[in-house]
Amino acid sequence: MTETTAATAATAATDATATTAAAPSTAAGTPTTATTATTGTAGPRLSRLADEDLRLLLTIRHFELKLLELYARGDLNGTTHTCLGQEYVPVALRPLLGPADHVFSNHRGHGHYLARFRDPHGLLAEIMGRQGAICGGVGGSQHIRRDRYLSTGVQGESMPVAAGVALHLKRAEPGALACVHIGDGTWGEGAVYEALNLAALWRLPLLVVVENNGVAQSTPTASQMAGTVAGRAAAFGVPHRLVVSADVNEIRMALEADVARVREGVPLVVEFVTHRLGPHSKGDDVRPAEIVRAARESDWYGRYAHDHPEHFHRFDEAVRDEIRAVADEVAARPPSRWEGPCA
Ligand SMILES: Cc1ncc(C[n+]2csc(CCOP(=O)(O)OP(=O)(O)O)c2C)c(N)n1
Ligand SMILES: [Mg+2]
Repeated sequence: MTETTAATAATAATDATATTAAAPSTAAGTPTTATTATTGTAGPRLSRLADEDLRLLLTIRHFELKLLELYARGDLNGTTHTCLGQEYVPVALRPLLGPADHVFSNHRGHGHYLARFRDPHGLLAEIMGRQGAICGGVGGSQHIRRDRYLSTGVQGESMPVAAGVALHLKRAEPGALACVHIGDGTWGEGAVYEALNLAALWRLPLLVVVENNGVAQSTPTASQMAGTVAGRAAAFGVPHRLVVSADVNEIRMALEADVARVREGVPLVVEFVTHRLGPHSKGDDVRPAEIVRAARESDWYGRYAHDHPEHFHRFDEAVRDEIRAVADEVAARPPSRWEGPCA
């Protein structure tokens, strides 16, 4: 896949007309263990990050790896979907969103939550059902509510809810927006189009963030999507931006003006061409080895370690230790109790 920068893509893309980079197409193949191996160094040089951005990226990475480890050891039950490989999306968006904005997340939402609240203790307690859980331990990995943050594991459900909240914000709190994260596979849900229709018609401050990782569970996007995300946004007259870069600084610069326009009532679809580094949930990666290898080679983690070794190593081990300590401390807590609605 040709790597283009976010800046280039944003410049090249006119409202409602952008090209979607070819998503990797897959067929069922051999199970792989992508997350245990070192990631590679393909892709253009990444710019140097602010310390807080690097820390946040690493926090999300090591949190997700710890979850898979806990499941593998039998210390966690149920299911979870990690955002391994996609951590840079919420980290890049973080300073573009303010406290008055609403964030709607999906089944792959740990990174969205951690970028918003930097609260690995509360999130892990929620997932493990321990005291201090954000929602008393009844929401688990996928169903979390805190302040202006709401996640759901029901694909597409958040789109009409986010459109409704955007309508409220437009009337009651002009300047605020609703940001909703969805995957490429979720464009198979009709609710997405009902929400886009109203967002365009009523000029809602709705920011739709598409994390196009080329696959929905085990179905390659190329096998289930006719046309493109860009074409579908264009059908409603909704502007579309394509982001192929994984460079946090570059992405922010490219999207800043677009997000400002959303606040004025110009809805926007931002499509990140990204890679799912790990399994869909746990141990269920049936993608062919070459697809997983491509994801690993383009992974920001290995690339940043290669491009900025001193900076990377100053934080990587320390953050891994922090997350290990979080897990040990949270696991030792008593079970959580439901004490009424969450925050
Ligand atoms: C309405 C609904 N149908 C099916 C599922 C089961 N399911 C969970 S995630 C997923 C695939 C989602 O694919 P995509 O939107 O591309 O997000 P990704 O998992 O790749 O991040 C499916 C089918 C669901 N959660 N909700
Ligand atoms: Mg997907």
